[in-house]
Amino acid sequence: MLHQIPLENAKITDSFWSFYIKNIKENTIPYQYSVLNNSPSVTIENENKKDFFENQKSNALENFRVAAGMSLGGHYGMIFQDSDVYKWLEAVAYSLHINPDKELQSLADSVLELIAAAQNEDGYIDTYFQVKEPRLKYRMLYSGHELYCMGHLLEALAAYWQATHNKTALVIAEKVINHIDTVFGYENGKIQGSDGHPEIELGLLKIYEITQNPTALRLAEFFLDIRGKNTEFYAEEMARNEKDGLPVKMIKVPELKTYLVAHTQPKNMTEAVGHAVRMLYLAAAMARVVHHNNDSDMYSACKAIWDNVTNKKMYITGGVGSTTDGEAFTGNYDLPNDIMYCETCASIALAFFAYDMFMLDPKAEYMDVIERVLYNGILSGASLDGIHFFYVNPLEVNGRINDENPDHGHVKRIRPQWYSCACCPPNFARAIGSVQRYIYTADSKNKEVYINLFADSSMADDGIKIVQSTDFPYGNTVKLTVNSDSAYTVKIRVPYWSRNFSVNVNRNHCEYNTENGYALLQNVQGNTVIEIAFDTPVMAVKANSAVIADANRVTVQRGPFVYCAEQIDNAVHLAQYRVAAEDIQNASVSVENCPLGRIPFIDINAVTEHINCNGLYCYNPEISCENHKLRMLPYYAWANRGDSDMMVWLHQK
Ligand code: FUB
Ligand code: ZN
Repeated sequence: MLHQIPLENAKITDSFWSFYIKNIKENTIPYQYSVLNNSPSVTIENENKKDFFENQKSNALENFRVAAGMSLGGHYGMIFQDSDVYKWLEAVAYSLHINPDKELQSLADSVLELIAAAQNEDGYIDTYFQVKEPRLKYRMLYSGHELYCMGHLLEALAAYWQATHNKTALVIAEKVINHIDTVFGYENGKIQGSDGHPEIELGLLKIYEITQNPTALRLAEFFLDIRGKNTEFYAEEMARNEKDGLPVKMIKVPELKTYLVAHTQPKNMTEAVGHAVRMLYLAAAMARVVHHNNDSDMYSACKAIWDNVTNKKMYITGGVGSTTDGEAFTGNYDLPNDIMYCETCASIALAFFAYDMFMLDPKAEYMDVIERVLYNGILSGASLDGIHFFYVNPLEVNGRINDENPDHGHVKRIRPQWYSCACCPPNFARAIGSVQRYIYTADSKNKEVYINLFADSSMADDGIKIVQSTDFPYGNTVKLTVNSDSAYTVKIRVPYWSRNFSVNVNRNHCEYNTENGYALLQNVQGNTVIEIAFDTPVMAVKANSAVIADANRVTVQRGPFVYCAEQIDNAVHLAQYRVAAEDIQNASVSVENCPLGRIPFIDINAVTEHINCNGLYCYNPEISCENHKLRMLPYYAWANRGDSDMMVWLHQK
């Protein structure tokens, strides 16, 4: 059975990811705490210019104090504001797991105590309903997010317990689980429905994996079975509330059940639809439950969803969700670059889904996607200072259009300090703050170890230790110093972006077989040095011709980095550049130490096109071309130098 290497045994030492882990510990976590605690100096923006929420403060921690009776006042913020605190706590847990820190732990312990104090005796906890609308508890599963919040709480508690062994974490978790068990289930008198936003399933499974509490697994299975069983469940709930004249928030979308990803039971799902984060948290839980119950129908559904997302609905950056309307998936190959959604949380959810699929069947395709989202679509979610965040991650921005066309109201060019709907910033902290979980995986029974990602790092597991020395993502060689008590099979992911991948074992060239995208080195025992060399050519990438948005466009990838051009680096407007695939392949790379860090810029020979046209339309105009270099940088680093137009997919010559 494959297992993750515990965070304390998978250490990152490289400059790329270590920068983020340190940044999250030193900047993001304290900053986010100050925001959750109503830092007065933060400007909170709405996700979309069209939104009209008042947004003076987060109030997330104060909501708990009010629920605990420690403070007077009302609830403020989103109905799911509690989840911001839970995700922050989970991020802290990973940070503590990696770098113990007494001061940070005591702050987090105090937050845990606050959560415990706010929890009702019967285990219920949701400050919105406790403080503001007690009579509406579990009466609006379509939008109430109670179980979504409790799911995030359980995930945080599992991580916090693993990092600190603070017993309060498991006490709170057990109370939550027992409480949910009294309210939800197939038994008469219980609610036979699930939360409109999947998440509780993942939380229950993570607690189950630590405690083996069978109720947690049973409830996760129940929620994954009941969803979509009655496709009208949420519509009926809304109608009931309307009839009863309750002051509830309705969801007004044409296809409610699809938006909520409850159009059919999970085991019958065949494609990714609806709200992207809901879809992918659900998919991650579906894959995760299969580990425990081997449900073959569920697994088939997971594979179908995976295939649909990654082959038809995923941006090259690993972004997902093509429309702001419902923050949702749309049809196959519909991947507009400038009005897309690509919520940071959705890419994070895709990484979780990919990881759970990998753990069921360790194929490189899952790690390829994890690598894609990590280095691109998730990283772009935060600025390099660690305290500004994107909610949506565009592949193309034009300042004037953004400002003037309300259809682009959700697309920002400068990362805000915080959002009224702040799901993404703490999600970023927990996802990137635990990035080393992906580097290695082991199967100690079958004596196999997987090298999934390249990063200067080390791991230790039952009878095997590996030190990985590399300058990747800047360099092209990896040295693995392996020390194993018994014969291990070392499996090394052969990256899809490399044309040549050679392996030496103890200085001798080694022919290897590949299986599921991994190079297999068998009988690795004692002290062994494995040296890997690969190339990271500058590649011109084209999209399938069914992707209309990318017709006549080409982009650039080198190693795991997808590239973009920013106006600030280029003299002529980006839309005027024309590039040829051959010029991309021949482009030069210059690694520069600059205020953005160590950046491998790519300079491409291009031409700029000028149309001699004074009116709006010109008939048979003169078109002149000039030779110009086009400078590109890795997508993750964009929007760190002020307001600048940006383009991933370039116009082709
Ligand atoms: O509904 C909770 C979170 O808020 C979702 O996951 C995000 O997409 C945002 O809508
Ligand atoms: Zn989000």
